[in-house]
Amino acid sequence: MTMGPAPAQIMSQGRSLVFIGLGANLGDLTQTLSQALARLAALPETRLQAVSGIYRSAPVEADGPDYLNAVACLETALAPLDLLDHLQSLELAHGRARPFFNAPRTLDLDLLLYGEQQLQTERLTVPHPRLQQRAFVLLPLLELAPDLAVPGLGSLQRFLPAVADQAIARLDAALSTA
Ligand code: PH2
Ligand code: MG
Ligand code: MG
Repeated sequence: MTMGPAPAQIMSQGRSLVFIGLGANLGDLTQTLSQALARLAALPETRLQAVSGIYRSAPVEADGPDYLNAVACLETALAPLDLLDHLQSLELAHGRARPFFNAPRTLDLDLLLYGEQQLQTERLTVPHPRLQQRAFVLLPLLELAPDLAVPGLGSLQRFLPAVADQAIARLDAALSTA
């Protein structure tokens, strides 16, 4: 008799590890990010693997109140553009409006990395083109995956000195899906 694959292997077949950047600077920021995390965890064919701490920083290349940011790691069988559809629906469900470029937002969900894939389409570029330039992405990402290497960029650690001048604070609070 031949044994089938163990359940854990079945779960990982056809699935990719993806990293999502969460951000908000309008409304109840912690509550919004926690709700968004719960909704990410509940996406079809998707499992929440990990979430970073919460980081506070002033808007970069934008105006308005301070942002809270975090990064979540998901394992998903959703294709990149299907996942993007879900992220944009969640943003809309949280009242996201786009009155002008980089306007303050109730919820921003950015697809930072989709496995090892490099995609450049009208709707989606992964890896996210500016992820290594922003402390509010780089710090939470490296917290989840300190040895992460990104297609086209290599080791992410080496970009830390370049963002060292960006003021950012890691909060004591943590996000939960409860
Ligand atoms: N997002 C932006 C523009 N600027 N600044 C911070 N600190 N955090 C963000 O998430 C952010 C930003 C556009 O998406
Ligand atoms: Mg966005
Ligand atoms: Mg963004």
